[in-house]
Amino acid sequence: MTSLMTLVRSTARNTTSDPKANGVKVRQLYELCGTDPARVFSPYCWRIRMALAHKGLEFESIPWRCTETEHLAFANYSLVPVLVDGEQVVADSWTIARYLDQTYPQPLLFQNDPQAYRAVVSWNDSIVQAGLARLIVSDIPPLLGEADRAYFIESQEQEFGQPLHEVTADREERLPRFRASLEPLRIALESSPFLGGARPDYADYVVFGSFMWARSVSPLRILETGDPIHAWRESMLDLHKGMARRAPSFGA
Ligand SMILES: N[C@@H](CCC(=O)N[C@@H](CS)C(=O)NCC(=O)O)C(=O)O
Repeated sequence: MTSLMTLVRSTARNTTSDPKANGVKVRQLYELCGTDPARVFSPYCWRIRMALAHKGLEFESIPWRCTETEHLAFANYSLVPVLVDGEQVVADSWTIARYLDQTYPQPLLFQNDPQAYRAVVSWNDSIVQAGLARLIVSDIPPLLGEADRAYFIESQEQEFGQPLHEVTADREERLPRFRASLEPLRIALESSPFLGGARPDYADYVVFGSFMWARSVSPLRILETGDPIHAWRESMLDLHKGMARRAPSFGA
């Protein structure tokens, strides 16, 4: 709770005190993109896009590129997502999700104790998202402007310890092993249509965010059509009037 509140700050932004007077929607979500502002691809931002749609909350997407650190100075944070909700500034996807449930309780994102969702987040981040990164990371630089591309390549090559085209080399051959690593997801989906049960909840949005990342930046066909995870992802794409399906993607 303390950590949540430290990241929820009052904001004095360089707009007038009434955002409506500026013709700006009251709620703004800073999201990662490249040269195309509509192609938002951060898995963490997708968690929050879906979370806002889950609650029926409208927002304005504010495109942000990773070299634009000064644009997030008001939030005293260097990563996205950052949500500006009226006078509140909330950073970090987990903190934003907790904030949304506390501020707009129905329908809940966390149907059970939020702590129970930590396991889904860490499994997703270490297996799904890390596995996807090794399959698609080299598809991202062509989507970025010059400065962002240089920053991205340098930081990612440092992270992986090799050139990005080597990270994703032989990816088609490695796909079956990645698909096999998703078995816990398949087993969970045997007993209910969503990880949240009859309805999607934050667990679904976390895992789906990673698949949206891949779909937004890469033509690689991650899932086979007969896979129950493919069927779940199709349902997720249809949620909230097909918001995710309509987003720019390579459609894979
Ligand atoms: N723990 C943060 C992670 C956010 C994060 O890593 N965001 C990435 C986009 S996917 C970012 O802003 N990167 C900018 C950079 O690395 O400079 C969350 O859950 O929101």
